[in-house]
Amino acid sequence: MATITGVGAAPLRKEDLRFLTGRGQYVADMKRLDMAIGVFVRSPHAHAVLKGIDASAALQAPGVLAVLTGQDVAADGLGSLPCGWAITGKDGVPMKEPSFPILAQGKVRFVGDMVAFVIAESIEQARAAAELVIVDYEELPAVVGVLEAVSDGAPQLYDDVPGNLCCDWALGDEAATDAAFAKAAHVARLSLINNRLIGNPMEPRAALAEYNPGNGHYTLFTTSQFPHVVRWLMSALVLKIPEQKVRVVAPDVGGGFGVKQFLYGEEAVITWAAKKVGVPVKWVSDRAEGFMSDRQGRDHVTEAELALDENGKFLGFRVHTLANMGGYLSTFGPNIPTNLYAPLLGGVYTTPAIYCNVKVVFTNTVPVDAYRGAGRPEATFVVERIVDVAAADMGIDRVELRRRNMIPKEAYPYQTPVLVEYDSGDPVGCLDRAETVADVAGFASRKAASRAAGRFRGLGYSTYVEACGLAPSRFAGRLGARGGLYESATLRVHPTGQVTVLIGTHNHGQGHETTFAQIVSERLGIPFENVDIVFGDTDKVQFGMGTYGSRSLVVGGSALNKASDKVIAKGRKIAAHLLEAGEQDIEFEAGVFSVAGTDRTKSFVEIALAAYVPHNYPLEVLEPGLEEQAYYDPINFTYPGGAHICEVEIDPDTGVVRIERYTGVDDVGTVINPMIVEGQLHGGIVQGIGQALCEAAIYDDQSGQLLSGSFMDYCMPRADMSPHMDVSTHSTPCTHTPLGVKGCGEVGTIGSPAAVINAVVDALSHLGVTHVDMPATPNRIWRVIQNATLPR
Ligand code: MCN
Repeated sequence: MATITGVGAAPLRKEDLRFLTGRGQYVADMKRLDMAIGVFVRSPHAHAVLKGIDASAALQAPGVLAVLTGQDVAADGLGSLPCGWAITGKDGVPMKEPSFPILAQGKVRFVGDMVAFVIAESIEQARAAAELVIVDYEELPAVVGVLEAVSDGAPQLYDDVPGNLCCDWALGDEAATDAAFAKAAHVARLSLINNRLIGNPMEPRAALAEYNPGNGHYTLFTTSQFPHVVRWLMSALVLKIPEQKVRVVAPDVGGGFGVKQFLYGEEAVITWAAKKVGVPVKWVSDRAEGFMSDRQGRDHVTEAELALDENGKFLGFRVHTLANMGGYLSTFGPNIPTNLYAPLLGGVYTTPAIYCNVKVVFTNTVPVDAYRGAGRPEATFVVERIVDVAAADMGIDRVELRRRNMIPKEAYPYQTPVLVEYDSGDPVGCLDRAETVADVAGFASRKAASRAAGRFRGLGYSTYVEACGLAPSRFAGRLGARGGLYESATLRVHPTGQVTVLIGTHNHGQGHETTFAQIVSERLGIPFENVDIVFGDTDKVQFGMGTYGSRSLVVGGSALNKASDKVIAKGRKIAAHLLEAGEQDIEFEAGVFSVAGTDRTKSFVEIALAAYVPHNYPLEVLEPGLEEQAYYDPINFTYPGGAHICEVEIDPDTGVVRIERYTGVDDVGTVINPMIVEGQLHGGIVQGIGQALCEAAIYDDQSGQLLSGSFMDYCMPRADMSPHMDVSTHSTPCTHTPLGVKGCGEVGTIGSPAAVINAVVDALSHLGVTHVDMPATPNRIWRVIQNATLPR
């Protein structure tokens, strides 16, 4: 019998051999004999009228093949970058959707906006020629903060977007929420920001495009999380070329974290340029360019109010948020601070009335879109911070207050007042286990020891839920999605019984080549080594929406499961024929088809071979071959959740926050590979720690320059900030995914920022501190301590 490495096993990752032996294939390493190199000329101004571009000197420079500008784009009749979501404001007013040209036209709206593309025979020549492009800018005042952008007299980015307001959006029952506040015994209030982040995947973005005049085909190699969507949007809406003539390949991609899940102007410009100059064209972003052109994340300013009765029961929750979109609408942009934010404000609590208003605002900054967690960390941060504030206000222990309001396990499925219905979960169970693992009982003595040593120790909780597995298409359509969010998989069984899976998700660090092979190994009862996973190439894979929103296992894995069902169903027919039994009498288990109640069997390998050697087949009933395809559209999101507990120690003399312990107990449904899940949790938690303690994209509020535009100024979390993490799972299987799985790729980033900041505030609470904004840098903490109202 075959060795099955199935659900729950933890084999080493198949893909790692390739990476560890230097055989990964990255776009930046690709070469073509006659390849030219492109360099983008980017705006040095945050806001300016583009009065003219003089490329004559650049065109004379050695090796230069072309200089393309917005005028060429217009002359060729190309389209703008589309936004994938059309949200509607609270009064039924559609969002304002200004065009996002692939090379600036008329105006530039952020530092880094693309103005021209210089193509030369070498990178040195392209860079030198880019310096010679003379751009005539008439500078305009810039606005970078959301509060300033909606103020009277603020610089206006677009003539037809008054007040820079893209959309005034709302969710929830405002009247019911007002009524809840009217009868409240206490109202907790909190103003907070959610700091802007820059993803900084290890591999910067890159693209290489080639055009074949013989058949009119284009090939674009790009660092993308969703090559099929790039092909679709770019061919149909931007370049206006037939989709079947475009191949998009996203080979190995060195991390994405959301930053590579958009159609970027660079991708369209390079593909267009390859035809224009008649040779392949390549562009590789350097880190500085990435800082000013990769889409950024978060950036909210929020006012929240929680109404409670005299026993601490939550009655109503009211949230007003200003969300920064940057200078243009990116692919998912307006969806993130609205549809992926407000429905999560229920958290794990029974709050009966919730109202959330989000003003989506344009500013002269890099466009903002999804970054790991995308909307859901922001929601969790608001909920979990205000619960702590309410507990402190009312003198109720913060864990007790959470427990009083948590949705009990028996109450699932649970319909929240903000659209979503959680299918399963056990927040109390996660919290119980986390408290034990974190040794909360021993905290008081650890705190006393810290105090004796002159340091402050704090414990922070975050009990969270997320919605992932994007997304049920009908649901997404109601929320303004312009596409479906299903997934597809083809399961190709070869005559030898070995299997190639062609799947529309994209593996860029998540371990799909391993976990998807585990699913097939288990379903078909074949060795895990006999399964190869193919992704990332529109010429190989039928279709796919890509990887983001922790959707690959939930949606892609379910498509794969469905394709496996179809293969087994056909195998059953073949087995019935070969074993001369009725199809209904054929059983399939652990790779063996058998006639029920007999010892007559055929192995999966025998059936695979028979499928391709159809002698004596009744061909009107059975077609030769064994290859099945399935599309899967989920009926609901999945709702992972959990309890995170963070313990910090603060040195009051330096303001340095040290994370002493970190515990996460997460419910990700059925676990396919515990090692990979643990790795995903670790990575996500470290990113959340980064947001909480050190990362922030800071713009100069006059000039609009990104001040934190390098690793000297933008502080990524480092090894010494990543403590030992005790992560484990406490699973309640999802009731609607066929494998019972929920996503896990983002939970770490969702649970952790609130746990860290709640711990910091707890450590400082004896000084009268009730809130600290992120990032809690040493400088900020030191100042908070210096300005504290109570003595040390
Ligand atoms: N998994 C599992 N059991 C579960 C849930 C997941 O074994 N119950 C496995 C999956 O099979 C998959 C991995 O865990 O191998 C992550 O699965 P999933 O939650 O489906 O997330 P995706 O694969 O869709 O990945 C997207 C998610 C997101 S949205 C971001 S952002 C992110 C992340 O994953 N970016 C990453 N993790 C990343 N990890 C790396 N190394 N690099 C990135 O860019």
